[in-house]
Amino acid sequence: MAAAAARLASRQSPISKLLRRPLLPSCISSGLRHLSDQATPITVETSVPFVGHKCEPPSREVETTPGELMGFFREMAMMRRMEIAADSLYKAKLIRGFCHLYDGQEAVAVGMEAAITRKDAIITAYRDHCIFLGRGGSLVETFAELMGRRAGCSNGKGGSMHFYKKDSGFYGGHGIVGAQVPLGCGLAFAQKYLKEGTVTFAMYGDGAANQGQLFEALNISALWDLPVILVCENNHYGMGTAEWRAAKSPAYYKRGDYVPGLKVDGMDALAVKQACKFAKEHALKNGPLILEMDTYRYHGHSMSDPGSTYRTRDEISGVRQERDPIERVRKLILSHEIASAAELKDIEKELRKEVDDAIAQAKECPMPDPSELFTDVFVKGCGAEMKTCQRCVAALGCLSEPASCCSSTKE
Ligand SMILES: Cc1ncc(C[n+]2csc(CCOP(=O)(O)OP(=O)(O)O)c2C)c(N)n1
Ligand SMILES: [Mg+2]
Repeated sequence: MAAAAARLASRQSPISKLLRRPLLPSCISSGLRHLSDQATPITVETSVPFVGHKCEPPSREVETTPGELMGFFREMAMMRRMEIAADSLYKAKLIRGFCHLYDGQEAVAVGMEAAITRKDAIITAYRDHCIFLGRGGSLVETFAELMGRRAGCSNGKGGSMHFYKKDSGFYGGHGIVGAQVPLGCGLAFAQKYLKEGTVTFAMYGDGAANQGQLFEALNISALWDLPVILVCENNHYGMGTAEWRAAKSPAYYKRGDYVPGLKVDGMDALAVKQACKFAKEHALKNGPLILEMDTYRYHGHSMSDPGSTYRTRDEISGVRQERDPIERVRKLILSHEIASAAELKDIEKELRKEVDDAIAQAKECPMPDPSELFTDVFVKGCGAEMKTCQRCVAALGCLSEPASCCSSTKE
């Protein structure tokens, strides 16, 4: 990295079709001379144009910096490595239960974060590990949660589908398809009511896009101009069902009818950043907007799905070759001579070690105490709590009896 920064300082970037440097870098014109060349603005055109529905799409020219591109590369490579490691841990039976991997879709997570702050809220479905990392979650918390350990982000009690990080505006992690969308609209209601000047990104898949609750929530959000952005991550499959078999109109950005929408290349982190910036400004002024992120998952739907029975291997390798989000950023970094291929490989090597170290640390963490089984179920002080008895806790401690005697609640 130091070598890359030194080379940056001594070289002019080549002029390519994709790059146009302003005459005066904004870090100088704004007097921020202490910023290194990592902050020198460069302009890159998005891979494909945005397509708008009932709105004028933003410009394809996206402003970025060498520092941002290196950050995108590092974060996406970390997410990719983490998901590959989760796959191995699952196969080794160290992760149990449901597990849905995000590799292929990383540009959505990092591009979105680049456009918003952690005061803005994000809520998503069960494909949530990388969204958690994007919100500042750590690798140890991730692996600990996946392996059901106390140090996990949900104290080891949520597992893969229920990651949370409320202190940086991440509201989960939801297993019921589509159910997070009305919850996200509720978060946006609170943001508007409290005059926070922040927005909520409510994420869902193309499969969820056909659900009734989505339209009900969108109707009331539009009626009340709530600052909510519905982000449809269209990876083109819901479990094993291709979008064309489930949706009469797979143009999800248009499905809000009276609600404006934007179709975005979700494999291009810079396009995602531009779209999310546009969406946030729009939502604060005018209410809801739908962003359809055209993306792709490389793994199967979940660990029980090999992912190759309803699509061809050629389709998967074609997307890897043509549209991979990490390779796209790698090419940009190389073409703008921000870092060399060897330096990028070194970063990937470092990340591999970071991931391995985090797994080793997570494996050392204890499991939650059986007495924790009934805590964190209801919000404290809202009049509802779980009733537990010692016999049941003891039985659950050795995992030999069902918890039927503890299933009642008291108001
Ligand atoms: C209400 C409900 N119905 C069905 C399921 C089973 N299910 C889990 S994921 C899924 C497919 C969802 O696909 P999509 O919304 O495209 O998200 P992706 O998995 O592609 O990220 C289904 C049907 C569920 N969890 N909840
Ligand atoms: Mg899908």
